[in-house]
Amino acid sequence: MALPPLDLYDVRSLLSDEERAIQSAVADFTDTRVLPIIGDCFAEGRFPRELVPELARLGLFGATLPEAYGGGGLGPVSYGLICQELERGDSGVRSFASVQSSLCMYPIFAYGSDAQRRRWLPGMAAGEIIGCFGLTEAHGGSDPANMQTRARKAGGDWVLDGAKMWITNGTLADVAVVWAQTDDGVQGFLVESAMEGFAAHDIRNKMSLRASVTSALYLDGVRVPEANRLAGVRGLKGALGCLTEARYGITWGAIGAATACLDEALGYSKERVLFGRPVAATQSAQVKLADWARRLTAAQLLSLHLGRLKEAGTMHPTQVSLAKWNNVRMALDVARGARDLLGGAGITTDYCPIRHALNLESVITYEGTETVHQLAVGRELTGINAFAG
Ligand code: TGC
Ligand code: FAD
Repeated sequence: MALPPLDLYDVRSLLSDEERAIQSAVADFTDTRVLPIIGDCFAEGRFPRELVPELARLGLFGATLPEAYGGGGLGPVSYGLICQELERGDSGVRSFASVQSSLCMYPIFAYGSDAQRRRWLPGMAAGEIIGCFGLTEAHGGSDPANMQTRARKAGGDWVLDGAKMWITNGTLADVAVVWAQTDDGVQGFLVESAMEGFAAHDIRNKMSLRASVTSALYLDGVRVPEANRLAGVRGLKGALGCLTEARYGITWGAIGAATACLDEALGYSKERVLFGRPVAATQSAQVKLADWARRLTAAQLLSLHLGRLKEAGTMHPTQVSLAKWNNVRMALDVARGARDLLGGAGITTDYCPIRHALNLESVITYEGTETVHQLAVGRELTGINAFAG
């Protein structure tokens, strides 16, 4: 019997019934709601905001959080499969869900008070409150410890001054999780977009993640009440802990993007007849397709095992770094190669590879660049910190 070309090791058989059901439901959403519009959204530079209530109805925001806060109580593999199927549609749609879930709902749940959880999480799960995550600053995102944004105590409140750059969902957000330097180290604050002194502007002329909103945030003497401080964590580890959650999801998302490109390349090369035979019948095309399937299969197994480690509570951030590096590099190479195999047709958004390839240029940069993750693995192997000045 022929093997399924996009799942050569039958990884789906290693999933629980619940995980398979979730994957199928999100796959159906991507097929029916995302794919018919996403090429146009990308071309127009438009985030498909109309999908947000539907994503919420499917339970895709905060899916791993307890039901008491509007979450779905799902496990990490289910969350990974959600990211995979959304990014099979577009990295921008997955980004929206990652930021909402891993970078905003997660820190409120993990570091916030019960009052903060109750105030924010149910509305965020329902898609009625949109969040963004402000860590990066214009002078160097790889080195967040060199943060210039400051929060100083003023009576019972805090006053924030500074700016954040490259912030997904920035102008859509009702609340921004902003990380700022204080006299007691880096702390997180829930800055509401209506607060005086807060402003957000979109970054224009992006050639990547065009179906996603990316913004700059400005904080000019924004007075934030103590009730909006995330008191459960202090130091950069709070922000880095959120990144571990989001990076874990991205390892799965990259599999979705690569799957879409391999699927497109297989279909096209079997139909395209050149020199009297399908392109797929040539040895060079088969070597490329086989190589992409090999790397995709390895990525699928890597993320699934990472998910099982996360489920067991033993996942280490360096393991996430290795998988983010491996899987996003794999997806970018597959997308670029598939674009080439489609010839001229490959440069239009009628086919998905160029859109995924362009998106993946962001995915390989955000949440820690490829180099940052390589150096994190190098540090683990050698015990020598190459980030130290
Ligand atoms: P270091 O100063 O040594 O450590 C600080 C504390 O943090 C702990 N820690 C982590 N905790 C959880 N997860 C991680 N990945 C962690 N990495 C470090 C560490 O144990 C320490 O704790 P403690 O208790 O000793 O204080 O920091 P470092 O040397 O480990 O970090 C250096 C480096 C370069 C790895 C880090 O700064 C880094 O990851 N830089 C990249 C920054 C980045 O990824 N920014 C992403 C911004 S958000 C984004 O891109 C969103 S895109 C979203 C989308 O659209 O999908
Ligand atoms: P830099 O840090 O300036 O890096 C420049 C180059 O130097 C890179 O090639 C890097 O790999 C390399 N480099 C870095 N360190 C070393 C080293 N030690 N040795 C050798 N080379 C090194 N941030 C948020 O906080 N929230 C968001 O929601 C968010 N969304 C984003 C959405 C998009 C579309 C993009 C593009 C970015 C987003 N980011 C977000 C920011 C992202 O995390 C940063 O772009 C990323 O961390 C890299 O920072 P930088 O762009 O300043 O590059």
